[in-house]
Amino acid sequence: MLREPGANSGIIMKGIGGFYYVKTAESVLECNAKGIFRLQGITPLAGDYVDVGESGGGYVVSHIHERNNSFKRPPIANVDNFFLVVSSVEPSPNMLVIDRMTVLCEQRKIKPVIVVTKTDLKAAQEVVDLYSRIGYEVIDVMKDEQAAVERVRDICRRSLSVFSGNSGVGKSTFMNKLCPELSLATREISQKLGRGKHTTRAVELYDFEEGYIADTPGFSALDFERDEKIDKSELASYFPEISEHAEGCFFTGCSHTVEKGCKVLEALNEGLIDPSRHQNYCYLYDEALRIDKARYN
Ligand SMILES: Nc1nc2c(ncn2[C@@H]2O[C@H](COP(=O)(O)OP(=O)(O)OP(=O)(O)O)[C@@H](O)[C@H]2O)c(=O)[nH]1
Ligand SMILES: [Mg+2]
Ligand SMILES: [Zn+2]
Repeated sequence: MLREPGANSGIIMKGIGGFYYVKTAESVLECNAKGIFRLQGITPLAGDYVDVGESGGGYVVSHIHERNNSFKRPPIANVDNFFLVVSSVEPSPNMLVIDRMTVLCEQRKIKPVIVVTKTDLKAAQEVVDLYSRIGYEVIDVMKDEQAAVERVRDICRRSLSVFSGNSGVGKSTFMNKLCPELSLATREISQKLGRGKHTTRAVELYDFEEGYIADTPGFSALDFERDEKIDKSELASYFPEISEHAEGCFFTGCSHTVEKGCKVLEALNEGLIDPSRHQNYCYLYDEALRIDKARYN
């Protein structure tokens, strides 16, 4: 839910180079952050609701209001809608990255919406079918561009929505379709400048449909190094189709990875759970286990 800005309070639209751009009821103020945040290890994020004060002739972020949620990657707070953008090619879908992101969303009780791009170049029916079967909304942009834009516009109304996904999947391109006035830089332009990937450099919020849409820098699969801790005992609950079967497991503490008689493995064998999803579940489970061990040793 959006919160109303005041004369001395508002939302961080962007943070870059130590400055925060806060949209108040009247204008956008360029602010420093109070030194205390750094001492406390707190970084103001795009999407944060903050109070602004004056200090030394400039503005400072003086207080960060309690967050509904926040993500480390992309760094953003108070997200209502999470659009996970996946392209059929360049880059081709990385199912582990997709499942990591759906898990991080589920952990925050957000149902991600999967936006599939570049199906004019190559179909991505497996991705569309797989995530639709699980119950996620999947929007194939190139199947019907206008319908996709209208549907996403509807979801975004009066809320804060973020577009996230690997570098080059077409986040900025799709946001330009949603809102042509944005004229966001996309890769074609930066190639002329001789730059390759990572066209979008910072998280930035834009006004859209009485709410905000956020463009974010793309990540690569290697970026996720222990920066988001997932509790292994909760992992199954972040895979809707796995948790559905996990409830039938007789063992307390069943990891649903190898146990004989595990209901999840039974469902997997019966084809009720997709092998790639279970494989990624096992991968993330092992990862959580390794992190736990490293922590207690
Ligand atoms: N054919 C085709 N090309 C697309 C589509 N979506 C994006 N592209 C192209 O893919 C390239 C990358 O698009 P961007 O919008 O810059 O990707 P991004 O996700 O914002 O990338 P970063 O900012 O680096 O994270 C551009 O050359 C786009 O024109 C699509 O649906 N079809
Ligand atoms: Mg971009
Ligand atoms: Zn089990």
